[in-house]
Amino acid sequence: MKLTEFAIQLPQQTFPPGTYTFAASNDGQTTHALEVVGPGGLDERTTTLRGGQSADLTVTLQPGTYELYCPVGNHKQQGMDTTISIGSAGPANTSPPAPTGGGY
Ligand SMILES: [Cu+2]
Repeated sequence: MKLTEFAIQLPQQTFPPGTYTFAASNDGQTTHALEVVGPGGLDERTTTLRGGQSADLTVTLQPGTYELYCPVGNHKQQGMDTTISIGSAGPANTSPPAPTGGGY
């Protein structure tokens, strides 16, 4: 995903449950980071990234709503704030692509 002033760009807002590695790329000019908070007390963040830097953040997402935002300064208030929805697992006979390592 891309971090810029002042937005977090994601290719999709809904995901099936699973373990994801978000590749946070700071495409902006100032420092940014990515923090994910959600059900069960999940609260994970990358280190602070300078422009051009990137970092991976691996999180296990359960059904529910998660918030992704930039914890640097007041960036969250300026728009670096988005939510994603994790759907419940589908029927057992479906086999979605393994989400681990996806380039979201
Ligand atoms: Cu930021």
